[in-house]
Amino acid sequence: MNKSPILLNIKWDGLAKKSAFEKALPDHPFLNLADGMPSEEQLADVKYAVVWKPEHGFLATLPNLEVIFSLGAGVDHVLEDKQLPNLPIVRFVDANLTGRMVEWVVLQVLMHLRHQRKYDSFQRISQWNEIFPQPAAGNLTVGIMGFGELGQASAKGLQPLGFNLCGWSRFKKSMDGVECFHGEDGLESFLAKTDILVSLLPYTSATHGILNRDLISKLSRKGPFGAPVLINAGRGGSQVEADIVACLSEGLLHGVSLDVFEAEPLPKDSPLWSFDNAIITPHMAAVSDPAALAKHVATQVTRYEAGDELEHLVDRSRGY
Ligand code: NDP
Ligand code: OXD
Repeated sequence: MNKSPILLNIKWDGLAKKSAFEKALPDHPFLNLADGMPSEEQLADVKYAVVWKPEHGFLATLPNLEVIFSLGAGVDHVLEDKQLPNLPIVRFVDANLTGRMVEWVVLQVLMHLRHQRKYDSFQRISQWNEIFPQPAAGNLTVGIMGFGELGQASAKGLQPLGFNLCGWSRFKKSMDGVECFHGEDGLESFLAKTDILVSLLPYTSATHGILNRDLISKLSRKGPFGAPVLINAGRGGSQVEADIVACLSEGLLHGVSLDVFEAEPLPKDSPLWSFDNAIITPHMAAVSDPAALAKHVATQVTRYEAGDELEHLVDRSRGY
């Protein structure tokens, strides 16, 4: 029996496609929009689409589409399509992606803890300068906003280093060694404890602009740096960049690490580029690995075709 083609709108090169998707799902042909628009007849056969920022209205034109796969863990790029068909959406949840995010979060927390940006600047002028005192991890609390797959894994990555940890989510959570807060009622207490804030929130109407001056003003100032650090790898729509710039200028933030931005790529004239204590990365904290993504899609397609429930389904009413 001919298997339905899998539609990809991924701008990966042919080699990555071949070695990833064709290996994971050898029986399914592929239609990659990067190779040009397939014919109407070909599109009519498509049951599964793997997408990243699909053109609005496009998925609604596929008459036999049954499952939408997000190339990433975040699904805001799919849900913002007003003509999105009412079909199951599977997001990318995977050890490879999670591991990459944990690496990025741990790296950024340590960059600030160990004054790495300052040491880089001393090195550039051949200056042997030691910064005193060097606080230990246990002198700071890292607060993780968005305590889901990535947030909890990041807490587990930071835990062995000795940081105090707290997490904030929408619904109640518990994890050994982590003080958990939830909901709007728990937010202020969470912020008051937090010296280094890590946001791994999805972008929804509730998280739009949440990382603003008001929130920053509620973070702890009792930590060893006298001002908090903000780290965001969730979504840029959750941060108010004008407020972050102002807080950096006024010393209300000790430093920031930002991987996501209100507009991407971050415009060349953004003031964020110019702060020594702002670490900017180009939305690469946890990129989706082609082989891992293909394996994940293959697992879910196999489950679906065997009549089993799809995993990692998006709850549209929550928006993530
Ligand atoms: P999850 O859905 O597993 O976790 C999301 C967490 O955010 C949950 O704990 C959820 O609470 C919490 N949350 C959502 N809305 C609110 C709210 N209004 N108030 C309080 N808490 C809230 O997602 P992942 O951890 O897998 O991914 C998180 C995000 O990371 C993605 O949506 C994406 O935007 C971003 N991302 C960025 C990448 C990058 O490279 N920069 C790579 C991958 C992902 P609850 O558990 O109670 O529902
Ligand atoms: C994701 C991302 O959502 O890379 O996976 O941003």
